[in-house]
Amino acid sequence: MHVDRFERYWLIIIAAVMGAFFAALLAGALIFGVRLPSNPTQYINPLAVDEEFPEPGLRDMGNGQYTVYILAQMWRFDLGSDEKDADGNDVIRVPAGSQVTFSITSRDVTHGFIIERHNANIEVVPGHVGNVTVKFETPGEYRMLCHEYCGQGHHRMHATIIVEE
Ligand SMILES: [Cu+2]
Repeated sequence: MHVDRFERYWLIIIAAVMGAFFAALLAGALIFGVRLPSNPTQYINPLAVDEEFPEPGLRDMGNGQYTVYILAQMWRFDLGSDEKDADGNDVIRVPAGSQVTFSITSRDVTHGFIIERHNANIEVVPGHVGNVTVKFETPGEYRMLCHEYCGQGHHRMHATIIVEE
């Protein structure tokens, strides 16, 4: 079978790129221990979130460990916090070095949850409770954002975690 010279070059390039991607995938999984950050193992009745999900808020579990229960809804993250930013969104504070477990569910539609500059990314699906644990080493202000289009207020949907010295 005749294969044009340039056709052959492109086949080789494509095979090399696919091989490189596959090698990167294997190296990430086997050498660097990359895992999916969220693991939604808990289920909840989406019509009875107020009864079945803990009161939103930050809990100090001792030993530098915290748990925060978050209720996502159009178009805010309810962290049960009294402190608000300029837009009226919830703000929480933890000391640097804290290990924080985020437990989140949705009251209405599918939302997203990421924390900027940290390895946390959850698809917030009604009926599921997503959990992710993040260690905050560097003091600063980090936004938690919705990354799943959830309606006309989606672009404003965020909250903030402030990591203090
Ligand atoms: Cu959204």
